[in-house]
Order: sequence, then C-alpha cells, then structure tokens
Amino acid sequence: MSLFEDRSKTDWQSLDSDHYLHPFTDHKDLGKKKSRIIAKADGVYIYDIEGNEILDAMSGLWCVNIGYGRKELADAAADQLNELPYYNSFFQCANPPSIELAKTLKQVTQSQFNRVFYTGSGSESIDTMIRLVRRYWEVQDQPNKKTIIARKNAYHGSTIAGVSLGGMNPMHSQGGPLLPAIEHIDQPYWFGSDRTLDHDEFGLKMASQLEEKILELGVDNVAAFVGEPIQGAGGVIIPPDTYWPEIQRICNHYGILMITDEVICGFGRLGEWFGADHFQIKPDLMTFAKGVTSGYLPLGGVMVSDKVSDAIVDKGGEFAHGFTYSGHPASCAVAIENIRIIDDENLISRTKNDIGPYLQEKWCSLNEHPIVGETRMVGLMGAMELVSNKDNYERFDDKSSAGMTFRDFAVNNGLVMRAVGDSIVTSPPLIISEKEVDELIEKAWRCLDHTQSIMQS
Ligand code: PXG
Repeated sequence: MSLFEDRSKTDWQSLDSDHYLHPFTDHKDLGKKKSRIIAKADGVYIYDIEGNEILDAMSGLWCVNIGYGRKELADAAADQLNELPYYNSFFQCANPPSIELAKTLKQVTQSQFNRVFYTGSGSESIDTMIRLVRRYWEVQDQPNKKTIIARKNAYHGSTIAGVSLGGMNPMHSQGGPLLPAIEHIDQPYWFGSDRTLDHDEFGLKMASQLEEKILELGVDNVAAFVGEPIQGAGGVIIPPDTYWPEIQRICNHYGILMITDEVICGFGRLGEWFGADHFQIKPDLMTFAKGVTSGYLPLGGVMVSDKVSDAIVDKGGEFAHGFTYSGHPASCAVAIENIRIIDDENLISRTKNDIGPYLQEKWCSLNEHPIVGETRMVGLMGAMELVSNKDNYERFDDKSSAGMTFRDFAVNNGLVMRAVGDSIVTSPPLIISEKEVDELIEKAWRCLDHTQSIMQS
C-alpha cells in the first residue's frame, strides 16, 4: 500500500512550492528553480524521482553514518513501533529501549559520563545543555555564572538558543532579540587568517582569546565554553593540535565548564567515538544527535558528567525540563541497533586506519588542481578551499560564486557536496568503499575543472 499517489516530477515540484516552507531556503528562488525530489537511497547513493543516481558525499546532513538502506534499523523501528510506539519519560516512567540506550551510551563515552538526557534533535540538545549549565551553577550557589562563551561562525542549531549560541551572522540578523549572556570569540581558522603564524602558534593564539574573554567578563560571571570539536557547517574548521588542549587548560584553570557539541563529530565521524576522544580532551557535557541514529529517526541528547549530574541530582530537586519525545522508544531502539552496527562492523577503526586515510590521501591530491588553495580532512570529514590564485591564496572576487558553481555542477553530475562560501565540504557515510571514494574524487576533479572554466572565462 502506498501512502501517496504516483505523481510526476513536475506535480511533486508544484505541490512542494505551493505548500511546503523549507528550512534555509529562499522560496522565491525555489519557486523558479524547483526542488530536487529524492525518492530512494541505498548505501552511499541517493536517487531522485527520475531514478538518477547521486553519490551522497554529505551523508544527508552529516548524519547517515552507516549508510542508507540498512534493513536492521528499519526492523528495529518496526518491531519497537509494534511493541510500544510511544510512552513518555516524565512522572517516573521509562521504557526498555531508552534505558538500554542510556547504558550503551555510557559504554561508548568517556568514563566521566554515566548519565544522558534525551532530546529530539541537536537544537533541543543545545537548549538542554544551556539549562543544565545554568542549573549547575545555581545549585553551586553561584547564580551569577551565566555567560556561555562560544565561537564566531559556529553552528549550534536553529532554536532561539541555538541561533544565539551559534556564531552565524546571517542567522543573528533575523528574528532577534537573541538570548542574553552569550559571547563569541574567533574560530581557529588558519586558512582564513593572514597565515603569518605557524599552525601551532595560531592555535594557541586563538585559544588565548578564551582567557582574555573570561578576564574581561569576570570569572564570577562565566559559566562555560562550548565548541564543536571541528566546526562543521562553518566549513570544516580543523583546529591546530595546540588549540583544544589549551582550551581545556583554560577551562580547568578558571573552573568553568567545557562542552563539546558533538552533533556532527560524534559516532565515528573523526575515527573515534567522539570528537573529544580525537582531541584527547575531557568535556563536562557533550551534546549529540544526527549520527546516534544515522538519521533514520530523530534523536538527540546531552551526555552529563558525574560532576554536573551529581550536583543537580543531589542538590537540585526536580530539574524542570523535558520534551514529549525525550527517550522516544522507537528512536532509542534504532540508536541501539545503529551503535551495534558501528561497533560490529568496526566502522570507527575503519575510519581511523583504513578508509579514512584512503580518502584523505586522494582528497589531498585535489590540492594539485589550479583552483585549490588548501585541502584538509580528519577521519571522514574534510574541506577544500577554492582560490583564484594558488600562489597567494587570493579568493575569487565574488565571494561564494565559485562554491555555488561547484556545488550545482556536482549535484547535476551525480555528486552531493556542500559549499560553505568558497569552501567545499564533504562528510561521506563511514561505510563508503574504496571504489566509491575513487568515484567521489574523480567527480570532484571534474567539478573543479568546470568551476575553473566558468570562473576564469
Ligand atoms: N550542533 C551542531 C554542531 C550541528 O551541526 C546542530 C547543533 C543542530 O542540530 P538539529 O538536529 O537541530 O538540526 C547542528 C546541525 C549544514 C547543516 O548545512 C548543518 C546542521 C543542520 C542543518 C544543516 O551544514 N547541523
């Protein structure tokens, strides 16, 4: 039985533009260009309504870590929906999959994490994290410690708290006022700097902005620092090796909480379970979503360290926070199965030692192209910078048209990658094969050729 009619592509497109408001979309533009209707997917490939095959080198939106078409996950959802489709976690209730998943998450996270708070998305995880941070300092009798320091160009979601904590100017300029008590420091973006410092010095310099900001605000007013281990939507900004250890030192020294937003980096993307493991840092809280279910069903959460959860449990009474879908049984069942597959198929060590290095080497070879100024990648998450002059890294005049030219040509020629200005980012499923990596690179090279011919004509 089909839930919807068998319509033509143009029917789908006109219904779509008449009735459906899309995220991050200029609808006047969409009305003219029409949307791409994706109807099926398998492995690393998505298929549009006409059956065109497209290699999805973005894992959907950085989330389909184990690839498409995994029957095990569909079965886990169906079984759970038949057994118990929904029950809430309020008022002293729980359900077996949510408890089982909490135990599983404890096993795959660092030893300070013994408890999880469930949400339905990354943005809700960010809101929850902010409420946990504030509550922690309240029960510590330091209610003035409210300010959270984040980074410019960070992405922490689309709720008003997520937008405020994120550092994206185009988002800040719509729908304010933003949440108070949030401050932003620069991102550790070496390629975007004047490149006079070496990477290590640059990392230390960027981290020192945290210390300066704490001193400027007064340590008694500062609650926490939050950052994506590697900024994703901001353009895969890989910090120098010196950066995170220095951030950790500063947070420890001033006694403020350190939070990693693992919504993209978590669940194997960097060749470790979490970004904090890759950078060998010890956060007090970690927000997650996306890869926890490989995107098959919505689920997010916050891993809460003993330091924070003990304080809130022992001294806090009721934590007045929660969502209808906190601990949704079907989402949790899918997450358990997803984590089992990541583990059983050794997808993390494969990303670290095998397919990750394979893609990294080929990705680096794109650096030989005349319009590429830098390539960078950790695990299976990378970026390349498009430039008009390879010798002095000069950008193209019109800031993002090279990126858009690349991206549009790519998708019309069977490859999905995202353009962040003139950075091209990639984040393919962890199950990608060597042959598929070769296809990705060969297509990317053709996109570079095309972009060069358009931009330099
Ligand atoms: N934190 C981080 C680090 C994210 O990347 C969120 C929070 C919010 O998650 P939800 O589930 O509320 O969307 C994200 C989401 C892009 C793109 O185009 C990135 C995200 C979402 C949509 C688009 O790069 N990241």
